[in-house]
Amino acid sequence: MQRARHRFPSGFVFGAATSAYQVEGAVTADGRGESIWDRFCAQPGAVRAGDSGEEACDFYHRFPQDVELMRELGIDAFRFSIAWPRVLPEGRGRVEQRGLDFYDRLVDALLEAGIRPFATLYHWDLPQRLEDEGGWPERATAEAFVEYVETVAERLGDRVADWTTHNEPFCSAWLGYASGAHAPGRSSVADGIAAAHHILLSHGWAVEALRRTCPGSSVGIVLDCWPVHPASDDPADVEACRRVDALRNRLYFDAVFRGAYPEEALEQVAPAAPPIRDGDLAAISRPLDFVGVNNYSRMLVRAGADGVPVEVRAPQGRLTEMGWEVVPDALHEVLTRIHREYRAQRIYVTENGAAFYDVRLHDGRVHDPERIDYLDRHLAAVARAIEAGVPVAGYFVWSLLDNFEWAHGYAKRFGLVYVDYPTQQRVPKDSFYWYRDLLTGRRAAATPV
Ligand code: GCO
Repeated sequence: MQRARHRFPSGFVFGAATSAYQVEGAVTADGRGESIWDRFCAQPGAVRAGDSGEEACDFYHRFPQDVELMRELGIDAFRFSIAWPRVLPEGRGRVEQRGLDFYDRLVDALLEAGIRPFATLYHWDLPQRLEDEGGWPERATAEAFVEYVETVAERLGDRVADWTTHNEPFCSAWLGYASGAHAPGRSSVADGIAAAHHILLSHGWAVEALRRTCPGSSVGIVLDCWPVHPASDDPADVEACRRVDALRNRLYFDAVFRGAYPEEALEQVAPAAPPIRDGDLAAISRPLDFVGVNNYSRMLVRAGADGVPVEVRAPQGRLTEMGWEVVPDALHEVLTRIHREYRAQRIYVTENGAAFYDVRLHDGRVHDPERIDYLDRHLAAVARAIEAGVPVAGYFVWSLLDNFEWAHGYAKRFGLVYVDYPTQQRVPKDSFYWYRDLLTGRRAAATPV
C-alpha cells in the first residue's frame, strides 16, 4: 500500500487541516460568545444524535499534545480556523483578549515545532449576536467581519504569513440560509443569495484589510469545487449539470476571479437577486495570492421532472462513509479547470480526505487501508496536474483529527488520528504513519548527500 511514487516540486507544502468549531470544544471558556453552530446544535433533530461541538476534541486545552503529533507526522503546515466568537463575543466592539491569547499560543507552538500556520478567518461559526441582527443576508455583517479580521491580523500578523478569508462560501451561504442543512438553518433562496453576496463582499474587504495590516503576507480564499457530471448524455441531463455547476461552483469562482455572477446562476434564483451595490464586484475580485480548493468527489446529476436537477448515486465504484464516490480524477479535473478557466497563479488543495468506518481493534490500532488508498490516489492526481503545468503549491489532508462533522455529528471520522471521544485519547491510524513515511521519504530524497 506504500506507493508514494508521486513527484512534487521542492517547496511543495504538505499539511493537514481542521477548523475551530469542529475540534476546539471549550465553547464557554475564556469569555467565548455563542456561535450559530452552538444554537443550531441545540435544536432537536438538527444534528445527528443531538451531538454538538461543546467538547469536540478539546483541542482548546489539548493543542500542545496535538502539535506534538503534528511534529511527529512531519507536516510542513497546519491549516486551522479562528473562531470569531472567541475574539469578539458579540461579533463586533468588545475584544476578548483571552480568545486571542489562545491563538497566540497555538501559533507560537506551531512555529516552535517548525510548522507553518495557515489561518482561516471564517469556517462557519458566526457569532449568534450577529445572526440575531440578520446574519449574512445583512450587509452590516460584512462590515463587522472587517473589524474582526483587523483585530486578528493586528495580533497575529507578525507571525502568520498565510491567510484565507472564508472557507467554502457555498456552504455557509447556501447550506446555512437556503437549504437549511447547516446553521443557522434558514431556508430561503433570497436569504441564500444575499448571504453569498455579503460573504464574498466581506472576503474582498478582508483582503484589503489584510494587505494593509500585514503587508507581505499571502492572502487567498478557500472555495469548494466538485465537478458536476451528467448521469447520461441525454441533453436534458447535460443541461441539468450546467445549472448545478453554475449555482454551486461558478457563482463563487466567477465572482472572485472575474468580478461577475454567471447569468445561469442568477436565472435560477430569480426573482431573488444578490443585493449588489456599486463597487462590490470590484471589491470581491481583488487580486489574490492564491486560491485554496476543497475537493472530495464529484456530483452525478440527471434532469428530474421539469428539468429540475436531481443528484444520483454512482452506479458502481467505491463510496466513502459519507456516500461520496471515490474519484481521484475529479480532483485533477478541478485543478486543471481552475488553472485553465480562472488563471489562478497559485493553488493549494486545502482539503481532501475521506471518512471510513474506522474502528479500534484488539491490537489497539486503527487500520484504515481505504483512507491510505484514497489519499495515495488523490496525491497522484495532484502530481499529474502539476506535470500538466497547473501551479499547485500544497496539499492539506482533511483532517488531522477525527472531529465534529457538522450535521453528521461525530459519526463520520475523517482523521489521520482516531479520537476516542470519551477519553479524548488520540490514536494515530495507519494512514498517519503512511503520510509520515511519505513525508520522511521526500525529505530524505531532498537532502543532498
Ligand atoms: C468542508 C469543511 C469541513 C468538512 C469536510 C468534510 O469544508 O466541508 O471545510 O469542515 O468537515 O469538508 O465534509
